[in-house]
Amino acid sequence: MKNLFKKTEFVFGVTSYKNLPEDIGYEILLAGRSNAGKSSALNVLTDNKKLARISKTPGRTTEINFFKVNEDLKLLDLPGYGFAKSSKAKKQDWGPLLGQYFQKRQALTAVIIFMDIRHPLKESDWDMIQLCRDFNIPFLPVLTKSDKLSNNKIATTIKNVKTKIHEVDALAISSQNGTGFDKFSAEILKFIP
Ligand SMILES: Nc1nc2c(ncn2[C@@H]2O[C@H](COP(=O)(O)OP(=O)(O)OP(=O)(O)O)[C@@H](O)[C@H]2O)c(=O)[nH]1
Ligand SMILES: [Mg+2]
Repeated sequence: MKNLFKKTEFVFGVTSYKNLPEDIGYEILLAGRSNAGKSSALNVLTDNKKLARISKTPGRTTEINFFKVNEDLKLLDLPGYGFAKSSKAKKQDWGPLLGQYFQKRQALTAVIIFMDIRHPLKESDWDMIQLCRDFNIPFLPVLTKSDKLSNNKIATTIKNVKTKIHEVDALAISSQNGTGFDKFSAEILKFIP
């Protein structure tokens, strides 16, 4: 399959709502707790190891980074939310920006919720799910680092997550060995009308 994400390029990072670019096209958020593997997944998806910075220290990223896939589609790499654990200052920085973004942004099309497959559905993940539900934004739970578990365990975890979330699909990926990325890219493209 041709990699439609291959030409993805970094556009810029934004720290406040007023600096967001023009509200056009489709924006898909890459959300998840700090260290969940968002940036790593973006790099594998686009087949570009140098695209997004992978943090050795969790929670380094503090801005919304815009990545342009093509004229219509942008992927937004978010700072890890981990509301409960992040410092107060960070919570204040990020909270209003995210809230405003959900309230106002026409381009907001879907949210990918990345979760470490060993620790899915933490409180902050539920906060994000609730935010999506409140604003009627479709979301896709993606369980990362599947290389850390046996196939059996992967299957049970996916099933558990689906049961707890109801109705929504979930999938597992490994940025380390590339597992699950064909399905992942197909699911992303399904969000685009
Ligand atoms: N084993 C394994 N490790 C992974 C995988 N994906 C990411 N990691 C590791 O997890 C750590 C965090 O990865 P990032 O991609 O920076 O995570 P992030 O969600 O972007 O983190 P923040 O930007 O801090 O929110 C890094 O040390 C990665 O090498 C994976 O599929 N398998
Ligand atoms: Mg990151």
